[in-house]
Amino acid sequence: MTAYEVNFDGLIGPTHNYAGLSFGNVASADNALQASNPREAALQGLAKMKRLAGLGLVQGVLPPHDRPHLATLRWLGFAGSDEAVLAAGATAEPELLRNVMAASPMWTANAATVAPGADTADGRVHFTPANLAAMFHRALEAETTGRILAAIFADEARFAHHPALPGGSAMGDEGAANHNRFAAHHGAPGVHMFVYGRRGFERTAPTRKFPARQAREASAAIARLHGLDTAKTVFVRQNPAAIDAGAFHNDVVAVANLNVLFHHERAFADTAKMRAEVQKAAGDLEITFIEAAEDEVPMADAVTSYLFNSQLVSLPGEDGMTLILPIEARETETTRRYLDRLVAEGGPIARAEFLDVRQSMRNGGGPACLRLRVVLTEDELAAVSGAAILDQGLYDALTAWVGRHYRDRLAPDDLADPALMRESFQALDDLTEILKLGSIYDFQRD
Ligand code: SUG
Repeated sequence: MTAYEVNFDGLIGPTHNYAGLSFGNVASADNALQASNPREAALQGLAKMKRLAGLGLVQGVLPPHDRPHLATLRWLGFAGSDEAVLAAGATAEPELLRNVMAASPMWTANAATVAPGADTADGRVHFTPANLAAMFHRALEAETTGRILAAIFADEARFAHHPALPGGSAMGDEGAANHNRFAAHHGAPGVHMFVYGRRGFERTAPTRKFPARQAREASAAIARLHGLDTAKTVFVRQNPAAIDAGAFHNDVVAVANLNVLFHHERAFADTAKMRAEVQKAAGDLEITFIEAAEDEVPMADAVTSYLFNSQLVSLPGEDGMTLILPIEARETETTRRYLDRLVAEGGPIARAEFLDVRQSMRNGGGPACLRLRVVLTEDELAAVSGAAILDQGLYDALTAWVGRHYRDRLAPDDLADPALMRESFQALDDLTEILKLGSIYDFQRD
């Protein structure tokens, strides 16, 4: 059956800012408290979506979340009108305010884990929003993400939704950023590789410097909930040294498409074991592992350039695969040279394309972070609700919408501005009309 890998990109929200919230994410820490440009960020994101659609891929859009997240401030005891809650929160807990203002739902690779219908016991596409328990600002996302996914994938005959996993870090789940799928073609049954940083209940930390966010137990629960075939599911440990070097998600050091895994030499704790297990699960489908050696691409350059945080895609009518990279991978000497060689070599990766998503990159979010892969058959694609699939009309409407509502500068002190809150809510209210999503935000439901 014909199936498409639809990339659902997160539309970058009006409060996009640099707050340095993510310990272990080098770019987020390095750019902390600089001024951001939300308008430029959102337009870069839209240009990325348009470019991919222009290459012949089916491109989806997921909306931003409501920020400030007033429900969290109220839950934590701040009371009164919206303005009063914001002012009291900003005065009493400035750090908390930065957390409830984060536009981090833009990185939809962390929104959920998705299993295509070809792989699930009941034949439906399964979704589990990530609990993102490792970081407070990200843990706020799961509920709204669940509502958005349920609104877009509403057809219960074709789509199944699970709640985010319970508890705290023992079930820490960061979604599709630590998940890859292999298949002969998108519609064929696939092999699932879940990559974890630690055991949920282990008493000692595997890393020395930075937190390991993904728990193996969380990945195992998702594989069970989604009804995946255990013979076609593998759990692979991340190299703790990679996490300590700034690879807080596996998609910073590895990316897969169909029968290819492109990864850094030091991405996994035991590369030989990973290869053997993936190949065994894949059976007759021969997997090609493209490994970049530390000597050629030092891990530090992989992390700053986001070489692997790219989208590896098969374009219609082309045999070779295309790697969609951030421009930083062309500007970094070692990765540029590596890419020139890789493409010239004549292997499965035939082409490299570069995108400017610098506003997101400064928070540690490259092209692959900005997208959630959802494999859909023709019939499932036709059942997607609202206006979530990008075409020229939607692109034009969204670009004009950004122009109407977004600021071109946000400094840390602006986050407490009540006018920013009102502008943002107004923008999102208008957006639900454009995307035909109904009432998904708290301020629309109260
Ligand atoms: O969770 N950055 C995100 C970046 C997520 C990237 N996603 C993937 N690798 N798939 C994070 O660390 C920074 C926000 C701030 O500091 O303001 C942030 O949340």
